[in-house]
Amino acid sequence: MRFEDTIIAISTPPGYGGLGIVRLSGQDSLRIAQSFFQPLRSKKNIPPRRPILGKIYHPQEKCFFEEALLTYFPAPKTYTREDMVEISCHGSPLLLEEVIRLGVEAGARLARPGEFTLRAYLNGRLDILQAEAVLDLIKATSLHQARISFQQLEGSLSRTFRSVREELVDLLSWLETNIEFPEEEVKITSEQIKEILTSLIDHLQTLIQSYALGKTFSEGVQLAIIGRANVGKSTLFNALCGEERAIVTALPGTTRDYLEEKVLIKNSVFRLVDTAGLSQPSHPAEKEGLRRTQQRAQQAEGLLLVIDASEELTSEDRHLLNSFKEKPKIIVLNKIDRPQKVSAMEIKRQFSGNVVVPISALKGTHLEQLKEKIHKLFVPQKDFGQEVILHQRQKVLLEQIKSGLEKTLHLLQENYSEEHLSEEIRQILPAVNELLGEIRNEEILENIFNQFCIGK
Ligand SMILES: Nc1nc2c(ncn2[C@@H]2O[C@H](COP(=O)(O)OP(=O)(O)O)[C@@H](O)[C@H]2O)c(=O)[nH]1
Ligand SMILES: [Mg+2]
Repeated sequence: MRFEDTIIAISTPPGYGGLGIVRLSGQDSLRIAQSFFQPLRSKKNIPPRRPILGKIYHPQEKCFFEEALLTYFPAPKTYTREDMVEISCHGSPLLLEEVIRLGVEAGARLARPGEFTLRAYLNGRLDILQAEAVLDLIKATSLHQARISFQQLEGSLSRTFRSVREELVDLLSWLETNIEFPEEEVKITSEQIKEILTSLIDHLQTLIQSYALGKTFSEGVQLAIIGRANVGKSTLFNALCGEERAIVTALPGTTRDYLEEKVLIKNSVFRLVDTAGLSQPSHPAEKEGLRRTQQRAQQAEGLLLVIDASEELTSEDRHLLNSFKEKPKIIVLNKIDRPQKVSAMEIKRQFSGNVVVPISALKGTHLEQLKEKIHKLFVPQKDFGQEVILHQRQKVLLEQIKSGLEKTLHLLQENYSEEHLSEEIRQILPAVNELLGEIRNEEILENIFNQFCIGK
């Protein structure tokens, strides 16, 4: 696809930094860049793919205002498959804006979010799944996710989905042969059709289920810190977040609502939730807080149940230790800097099957051990050879395809004719094509690329 206009954007994050990069893509990239960039040593032709030192020139005011490196990437071996130019300047928002302004004056247009990647997609450099993977890679919240996204950028998911399409098309052509030449020998039996359908359905089911895992990678595992009032939940929350975020007081029941913070523990993202104490409500807002705590604890994927080691176990502690049985949890025995009334041994004996970690949230004692345990217990340890779905768009389409296949299987079991089966499979194909990026609907495309930042 050939675009008339040349787009320009700052590709580095907003704000001050050592370097800032402006990118251009389109047939006039080099001409536009040369209207305000002068190489240090006069060069008739800018050589491709080699950084050239020069200065940024202000055509109206006739002065230089910045030193820069320009690199010219001629089409088609570029990210967008168009001519591209990258200009590295100092990372000053003011200077970068000025470079953009000069570019626009010379005929470039400001790029919309994700427009470079959109062009890469429309020019066939990436398919839609790879474009989505680019976005995921940029937004990756853990190295696990980055790894999955990188594999998908290299085309692993595209290959998986293409093989699903191939199988369907093959099945369809066998059915057609049966219909067209009913007397021929080479026939596909209902048993074989059933086998193909069942194995496709299984495969799709695995992919659909991986979305939950994918969500965990992209959004982080949610961990709720629970326990009765004053055991040190907010102190632990702060210690894990590494800053004074939650309000800590010596009075019971100060954290009335909940706080959520994303924290990086051993290269994985967790959404850590500080909840109000699960104690008897005395204040109306506290009652509401309690209700939400119960809810939060139920929603969370894992729990950190805090017990005060410097006090005897209360009935409330016992109640909590016996609740939320189905949730993975760690019992955090806090305040071990004070004389201990409860030991880890005792808790392990009375409430067996639980991981107990003694710490002092206040002094920071054994926090590393706690982080180790958190990582071990709550990060899904899956085999990464398997594909993981990271996008709801993909999941919804996979569900559509699966339900179409289930319907076909049902028709087969009810002894419907091959014409019926073939008709049913034909109806599935548009969803498969959409999955692979044959997207005709502008709105869907816009939705996908709008999630990108400007300059990518
Ligand atoms: N000695 C000691 N005091 C702690 C520790 N953790 C929390 N505290 C204190 O216990 C009180 C209640 O803490 P807070 O975090 O607000 O408890 P929450 O109600 O469970 O959120 C505060 O005075 C904290 O300073 C600890 O490990 N050792
Ligand atoms: Mg608190």
